[in-house]
Amino acid sequence: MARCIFHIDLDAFFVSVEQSLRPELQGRPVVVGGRPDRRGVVASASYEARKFGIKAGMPLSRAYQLCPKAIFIEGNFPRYRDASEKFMTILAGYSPSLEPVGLDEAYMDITGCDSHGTPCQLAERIRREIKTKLKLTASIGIASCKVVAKIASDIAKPDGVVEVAPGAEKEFLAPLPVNSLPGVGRKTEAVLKSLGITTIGQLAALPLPVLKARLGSSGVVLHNYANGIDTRRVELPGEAKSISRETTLARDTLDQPLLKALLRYLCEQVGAELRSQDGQARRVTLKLRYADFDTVTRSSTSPEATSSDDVIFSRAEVLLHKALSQRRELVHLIGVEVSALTYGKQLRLFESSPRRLEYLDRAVDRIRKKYGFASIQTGCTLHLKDLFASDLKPAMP
Ligand code: DCP
Ligand code: CA
Repeated sequence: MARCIFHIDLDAFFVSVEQSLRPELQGRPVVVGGRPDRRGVVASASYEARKFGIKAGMPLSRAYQLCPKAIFIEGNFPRYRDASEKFMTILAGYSPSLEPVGLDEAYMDITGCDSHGTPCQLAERIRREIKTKLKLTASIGIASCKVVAKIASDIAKPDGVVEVAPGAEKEFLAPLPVNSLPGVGRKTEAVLKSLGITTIGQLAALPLPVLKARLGSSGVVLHNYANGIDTRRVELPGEAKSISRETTLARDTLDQPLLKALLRYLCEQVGAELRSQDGQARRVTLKLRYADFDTVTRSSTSPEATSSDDVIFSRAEVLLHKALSQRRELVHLIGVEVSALTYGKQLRLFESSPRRLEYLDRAVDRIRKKYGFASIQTGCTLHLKDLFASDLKPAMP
């Protein structure tokens, strides 16, 4: 199923906040950045000021030359931060999958959310709430991926909505100038121009090897973007992409019960961190470094996400057995990583036993938080009892 992603961007943000507090500024050319006789640049320009050619980043003196009757305002950052927090709070009311970008932009993944009607109806509802509560206008781009949603919101500005239907991405992008694509600055634009390319459609048709030769790895990204391909997820802030723990052995070893016990201990640490973030993982990776410093990793991915120590360990243990049976060499370091993470509580209506395991793990987490990690040990980690006090020092990468 195609994803449905919103890119929501407040119009002329700093200026609009000032206009919301001083209605006499509405409909006028307004510049936030400071007095025009001082050094400094334009931070935000109202759409009326933009008609005179005033743009963000331009020296204030130049802005004054272009439009002497514009109203120049110093700006007040705490006010903008406050408005930004309220804006993000409104958005968070519509979807938990929210990725703020700076103060006045956010991506939201609303795939499968149809309780508010069509995506367009939801977008209008969000815009209405922003307008009523904050007296600010927002533009929203709707598409199946981030890059197209972002460009659609640029086109929708000011105070509009543009929806690109799944499958229509290439057609939508084709006539637009290449610098509409994020990542195409003046330098890249010049390189593309030297190849005779000015529109996204021309860029999409350019053979990938040519683009790669001229722009390296960013050429590959641009090629995908130009073809409406962007697999980036909407990412919640502060979420880890992976969680790992590893430890170097005091003495290189092939002692399987010891390695298994260490692995269990590391899995419990990773599991505790995962649960503290309300995360769950689908992939478990084992890392072994041998005495000759050769390092191998082995992964297993499951369709079922988990945060249970038992499940993480049982997956890691299988990988350990396999690795040790394939290469009998002294082990110098052992580590475990969980990735392919998802966040938020998941309802598992038909599965009560993994849930029970998680409750048990959480109870153990609480006791360990209070009395220390070694206060509770599972059967398998008892093997490490003597090490806890001395040479077991897990490294946190
Ligand atoms: N900003 C800044 N300096 C810049 C660009 C932006 O201080 N060179 C600040 C002021 C803007 C805010 O960040 O109000 C958001 O930046 P945008 O690029 O989203 O610009 P606007 O919101 O002002 O306008 P638009 O309607 O084009 O989004
Ligand atoms: Ca903006």
